[in-house]
Amino acid sequence: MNRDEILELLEQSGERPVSGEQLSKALGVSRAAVWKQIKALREMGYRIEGSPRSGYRLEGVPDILYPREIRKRLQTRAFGREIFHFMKVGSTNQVAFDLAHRGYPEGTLVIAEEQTSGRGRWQRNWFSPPRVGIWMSLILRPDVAPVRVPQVTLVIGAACARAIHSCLGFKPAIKWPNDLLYDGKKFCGILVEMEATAEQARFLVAGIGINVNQDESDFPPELRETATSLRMITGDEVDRISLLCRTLEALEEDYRCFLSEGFAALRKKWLEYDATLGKAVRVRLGSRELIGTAEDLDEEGSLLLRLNDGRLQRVNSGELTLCRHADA
Ligand code: BT5
Repeated sequence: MNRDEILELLEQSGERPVSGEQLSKALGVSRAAVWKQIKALREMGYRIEGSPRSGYRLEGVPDILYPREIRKRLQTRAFGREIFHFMKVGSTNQVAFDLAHRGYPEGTLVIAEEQTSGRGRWQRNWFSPPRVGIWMSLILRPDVAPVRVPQVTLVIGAACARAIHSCLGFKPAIKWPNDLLYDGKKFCGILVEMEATAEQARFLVAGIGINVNQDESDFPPELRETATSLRMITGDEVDRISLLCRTLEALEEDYRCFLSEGFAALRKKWLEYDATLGKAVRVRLGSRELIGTAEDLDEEGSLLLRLNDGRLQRVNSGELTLCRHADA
């Protein structure tokens, strides 16, 4: 029996209680089975008042990213049409990777309330405490060469920035290639991983982590100087489901445009949120470090770096640090 069917019936009935017997008849299961599902829904945070005899009433839905609530509010064609939701998981990217191997289609979404080994780039950790963030991964199957994959990261960053801007009214800044910042503090990170042959990406997993409702005290001391959340920025609790839906819609729109027209068509959207160009920067590429001024983003999504000796260097991935001119 599907819990969703019970929720559906309770919702339809509104203020009028629905008895255990009515539910069991409508669903064709025993009353004990109904009671078990009601108990499970309550444990998930659904506020269901009443008892089998007096009848049940739905009085509140929980603040969890429950697939049913997402599907009701989502207006996309493929992104998030198939959802895997976990209360706790190691890494949503890892789960999505495994699902992609098993053939799940483009747009399959993995979300978690909490990650115990959320990952960043280069084996770094992504701190993902329960119920305050959006920790999600999308399976993508673009027909592109691996060299174009860094462009997908840019497309995703710009779409997230646009969704946050339109939902919450403040303008995020993107630090090339993929950090979303406000006032110099990071609230969103993106990790795109791929399975590829030399010529073609077989699939990508786009992992997105957004700090939504944390307070300062929710961050470990080592992140307090550098990290922030949407709630800390706006001063208000943010509805995670709305934000997730708007983000998936922006992602789908921009990703489709990327596939049909290429990155050049989206470059302007990225530049609208850019916080990198014109700045003195250091870029770490493995063991090398380049120091100079970020001069432009070309039509391929590469950063054009004016080195201190005057040469222009093209960089398409790396770890970038913004620095004051005196440091450069
Ligand atoms: C990123 O890496 O910014 C990519 C983060 C991607 C996380 C998502 S969550 C869903 C999906 N599943 C996963 O397992 N991962 C993805 P990077 O640029 O390497 O930044 C990592 C660094 O950011 C860490 O070394 C910390 O310094 C800092 N950091 C860690 N957790 C943070 C947080 N919640 N907020 C802000 N900064 C954080």
